Amino acid sequence: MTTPEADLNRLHAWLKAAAERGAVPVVCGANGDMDTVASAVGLASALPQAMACGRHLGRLAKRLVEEEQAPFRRLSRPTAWPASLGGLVVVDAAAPSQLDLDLPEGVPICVLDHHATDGWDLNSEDLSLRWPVSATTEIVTAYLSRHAPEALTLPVRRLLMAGLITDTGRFKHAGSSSFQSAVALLDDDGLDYRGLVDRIETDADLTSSDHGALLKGLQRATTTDAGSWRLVTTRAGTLEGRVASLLLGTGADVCFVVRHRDGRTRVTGRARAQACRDGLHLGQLFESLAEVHGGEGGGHDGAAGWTSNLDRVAAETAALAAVASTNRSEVKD
Ligand SMILES: [Mn+2]
Repeated sequence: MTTPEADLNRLHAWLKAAAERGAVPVVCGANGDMDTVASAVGLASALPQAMACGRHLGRLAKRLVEEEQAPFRRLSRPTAWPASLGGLVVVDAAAPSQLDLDLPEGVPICVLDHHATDGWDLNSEDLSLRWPVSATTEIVTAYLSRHAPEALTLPVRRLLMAGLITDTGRFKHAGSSSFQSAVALLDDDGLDYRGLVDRIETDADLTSSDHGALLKGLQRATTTDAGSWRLVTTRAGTLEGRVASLLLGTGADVCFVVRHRDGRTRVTGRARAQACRDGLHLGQLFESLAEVHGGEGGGHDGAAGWTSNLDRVAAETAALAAVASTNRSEVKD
């Protein structure tokens, strides 16, 4: 049984050893959401040899990284890594495929993650910290508080808090550890929480083409009884997560948004908290679909995705069948 403190000590030792060997890129997940980007920026700020980097910056992350003037390097494919790598840290990515990068060979890897599924195949010189917390920024906050408190500057704390706010769905999916992390980040004065929430909410301002895409996604929605679950399915080419969340608000247990592009089909899933308590786990469901039909799948119980080479109808049918065959065991609040 390992304690969080022992985990953090191991992480500290791993980072120190990696920094002595060379550069330490801290790589975020390709979706570039606020949690993954803030985790990378926060952790990298503790180590001169480290640099936050990744394939994409999501809309909110891009804006806040610019506003906070946080160092972040965009990577491309084929991926050019520094000549002498001491180690590679990966934050908030459940599998190598979620980085959308060409990973270097023979470099020790450290994974910090909070997803329920784990697609990493690690060696003895590698390290994995997978905590059952609501955001990866919680792990980074715990690490910095214990081993590098000077790195918890105001910009870093604001970014970490933004990652925590967004990954917990404004604390709707927060566990007790999330509130402890929030207190740790607020502890010092100077962090204007209300102002930060306002800055995050500004991101809800959509362009008129985004607005049109959302409405189209809602119009195309159809509802099905998948076994004992009420399932809503639709198609959308953008903002899939947001379309799915809006559709959940109509009273569905689970929602799938399907996007087909360049021969690949992505199924984005969201499930209500009560459906998850009743036994639905989308991360595991998509992980097993990927094992059977190929592609990459995984994530959290209530928010997950699966990308494969199936066509749209085949992917949608497979996902529906997987939900229908999941038993519902009603758990009262
Ligand atoms: Mn996350």
